[in-house]
Amino acid sequence: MASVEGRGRARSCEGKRTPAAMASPGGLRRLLWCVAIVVLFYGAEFGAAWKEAEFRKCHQSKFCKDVRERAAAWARGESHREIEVREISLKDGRVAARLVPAGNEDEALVLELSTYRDGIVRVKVVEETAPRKRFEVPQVVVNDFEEKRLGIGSIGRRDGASVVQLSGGFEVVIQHKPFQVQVKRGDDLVLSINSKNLFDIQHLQVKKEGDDWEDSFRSHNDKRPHGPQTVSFDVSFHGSDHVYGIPERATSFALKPTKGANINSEPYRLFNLDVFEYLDESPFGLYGSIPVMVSHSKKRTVGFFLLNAAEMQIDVLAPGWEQVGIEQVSDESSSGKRSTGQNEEKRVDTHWIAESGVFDAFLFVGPSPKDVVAQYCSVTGTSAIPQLFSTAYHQCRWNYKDEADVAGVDAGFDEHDIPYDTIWLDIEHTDGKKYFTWDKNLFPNPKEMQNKIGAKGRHMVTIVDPHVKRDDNFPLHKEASSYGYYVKDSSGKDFDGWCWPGASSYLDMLSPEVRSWWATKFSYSNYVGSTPILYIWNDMNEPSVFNGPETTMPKDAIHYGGVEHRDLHNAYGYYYHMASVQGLYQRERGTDRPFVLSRAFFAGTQKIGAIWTGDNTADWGHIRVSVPMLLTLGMTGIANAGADVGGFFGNPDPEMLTRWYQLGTYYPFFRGHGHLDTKRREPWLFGEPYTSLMRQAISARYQILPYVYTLFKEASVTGIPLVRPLWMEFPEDESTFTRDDEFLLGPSLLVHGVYSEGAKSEKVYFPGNETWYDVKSGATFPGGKEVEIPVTLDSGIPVYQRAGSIIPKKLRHRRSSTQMQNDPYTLVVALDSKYEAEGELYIDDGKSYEFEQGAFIHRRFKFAKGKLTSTNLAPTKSNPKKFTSSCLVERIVIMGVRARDLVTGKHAVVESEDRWIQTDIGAPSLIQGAYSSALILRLPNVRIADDWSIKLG
Ligand code: NBV
Repeated sequence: MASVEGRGRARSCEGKRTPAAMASPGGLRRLLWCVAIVVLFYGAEFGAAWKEAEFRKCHQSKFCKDVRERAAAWARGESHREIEVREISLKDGRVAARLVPAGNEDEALVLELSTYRDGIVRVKVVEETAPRKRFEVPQVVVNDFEEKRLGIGSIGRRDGASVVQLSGGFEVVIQHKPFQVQVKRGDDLVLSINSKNLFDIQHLQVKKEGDDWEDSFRSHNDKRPHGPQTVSFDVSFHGSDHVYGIPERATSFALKPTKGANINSEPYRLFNLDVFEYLDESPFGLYGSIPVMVSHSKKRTVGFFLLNAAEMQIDVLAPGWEQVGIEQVSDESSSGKRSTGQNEEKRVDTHWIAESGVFDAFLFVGPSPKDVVAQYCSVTGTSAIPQLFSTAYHQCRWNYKDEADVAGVDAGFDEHDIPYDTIWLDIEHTDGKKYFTWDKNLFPNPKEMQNKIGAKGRHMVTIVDPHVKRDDNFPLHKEASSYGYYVKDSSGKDFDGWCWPGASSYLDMLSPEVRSWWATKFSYSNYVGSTPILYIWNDMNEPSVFNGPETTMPKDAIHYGGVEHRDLHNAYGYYYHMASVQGLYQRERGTDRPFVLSRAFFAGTQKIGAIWTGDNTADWGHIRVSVPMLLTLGMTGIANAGADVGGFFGNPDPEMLTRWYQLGTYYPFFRGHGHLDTKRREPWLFGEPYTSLMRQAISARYQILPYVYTLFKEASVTGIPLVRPLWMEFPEDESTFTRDDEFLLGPSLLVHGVYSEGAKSEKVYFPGNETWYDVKSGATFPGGKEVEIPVTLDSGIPVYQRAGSIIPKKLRHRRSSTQMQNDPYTLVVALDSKYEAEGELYIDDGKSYEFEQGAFIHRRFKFAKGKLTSTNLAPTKSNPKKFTSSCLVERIVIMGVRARDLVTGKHAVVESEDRWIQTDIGAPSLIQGAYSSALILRLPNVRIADDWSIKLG
């Protein structure tokens, strides 16, 4: 198997495949050499499995091994170290306390506890005195967060503890001896920190003679110049059996315990890495990190966020965990059973170990799942509202070879009558992997190429990676190095790593100055050949360094302000993404919403842009795991995410690809993508019935765009994600708590993928007490039951509309979303047992920020007492900007109508106009399948922007 270094060397040859390199004799020699290496390493590697040994296990990192062992010893009662609250008072409306560990005054800590509107508590703990300041992650907490702070008026005392009242009947109790923070509601304990006495901040030290702080892994040596500095502690979620969150990993949504009697697996790791060929069922941490954990029970949801960007390892503990040694870690993930004895309190204990940084924790008291996400997003920001085009289908491949290839693919979509909005160019479009440049042979006329795409209302995305080619003829590199904008290695020189272009350096994105400079690179004058339809893709921003430890940057590299890479590693990609977004924003002087897709992410990424789940594989397990991965991202604020449809590595067979498209229809971000070495897989290459089925799946996405866009709007206001666990809408339905083979898209669509070859049926669970309507047949299924649903490839995947909902759609088949702008709407009403339904629609120009000044339409549809009414939800105050639409409603489909109303030829009346409209029964030709029992109101022709009501006759 090739090593990471081998991989890097092999792939860097890609960068030399330039016309110039090929023309010169030296170039030719190099090319042949490269081909040999590529075949040797890269070829052998493709098809090889994930290289586990290249990544550190907990016991291979000093910090993790030490803390994990020490915690178990403390829990067994060996050399126990108790922290005591010595002083506690109110300072500027915050609780200030002095914590003393084990009577050691020299290592005293200070705690600051503040409360915020909407059920948020922030607890910070740092050393009272220390030889240096710990790193606090900037730019994650929203600017106006402090405005939400509620001054604490008084500290109460109860049974020797200090008590702070919160709203909603919650209170924070600070126990003094031993120190513990509890969130309670009445007598119910909701969440606690340090109930296991594992809270420990390793006091910063000055290196003494003989201290051995270095830490080696494979051929890499980490100098660890600041020594041990971990922040570790326990958090317990009470009254609950399940925890979720801490992306990114390809595993179940409900997190299984990592330590307990008979359970001994690796802790969940948060460390952004470029993990080659990741497995579909592994708790291993991938490209992004969000240190947020949520627990849910019938009674409540509660959340915890640690604002810290250092490597983190988190154990989910089950009873008996303290007896487990750490060396004999099993590869198998545990059974997932958290064996609580009958009389034991329900709780989930977790142990968090951050390598460095501060203890800066946010507690979210819920009590509902939506409250928790909204509380978290009120700290780190809600989702950026995307441009409408970016919510439609994207066609990507590594690589569309040249301009003719791009034109051919674009024409292929038209010829086969398949809509798409955006075509993507991967790294091969550049001149030698120098981003912001074009390979002049392959892409001689980039502007013309984009203009042709743009003329059809379509868009293009090009890749811009963070490694900068160290080439003195590359102006970007010359500037960056002369300004000192690169991250430095531990000796103070520009960090020189190995990536696609060969020798590369990495911009220091922690520095606001570097970010501003980077942003200017996206202007039309700097990015020559770019046009207004061009948007950006940031890959490899973990950052990926082929010859670095674990394929990333060494932790002892140095950033702006002398900050070690160790302290901010997990946020590096976030700052890079942020600067690129800023670039597109500035390019259009703030009139156009940027679209930048990123692979790495951190807490707060949602306010910047979309992410995808990286290099998955064309295999059924990867289709399946995309669902828990997106659910987890949604619960931790990232509403705009998707997985590569088709699988990045390998060749999906036509059935698998079709099934993936059928599921991808409902991903928030919907893009087909594949590796350079895979067979071409544009949807028309597989013949019938596959082409038609993929067309149907993509069209189905276009049909629901009005609903999807409305959901994105909701996410931008509240943070509530598009992809929701069933329990987010049905919090009391216990059978949904571990369910991750299906999800809700918004409140109203239940989606269940098909995850196996030749599947004949799927077991679909219908949550709640209400009915669900099959979106194709209108067939109904009662809530609260699992039903085995027959499936064929033709039938698509099982998708249902919730009784009581109204979904706005556009059913006319077009080439792209831009061309649907003036199309009429269809409203699909699904009646509940009360014969009622409601829904919303949000519309704006899909592009600018004028909605911020009131330029949008927001409607509420309500069906009750045999009447469908549309009312305005937008504020009516005079707005500086207006948006209107002359779009009509061309059809209303009502499912669940009583037999007496289900009569062909009956009429309905538009009340305000006293106008009769025709009704009918059955299927509108544009909806796939047949609503055999739906009542159709034909051509009601009311304006979508107006108030109106239509009564059934
Ligand atoms: O830029 C090439 C690929 C890209 O297509 C993919 O989507 C990224 O996740 N990139 C990774 C680098 C190469 C991976 C083997």
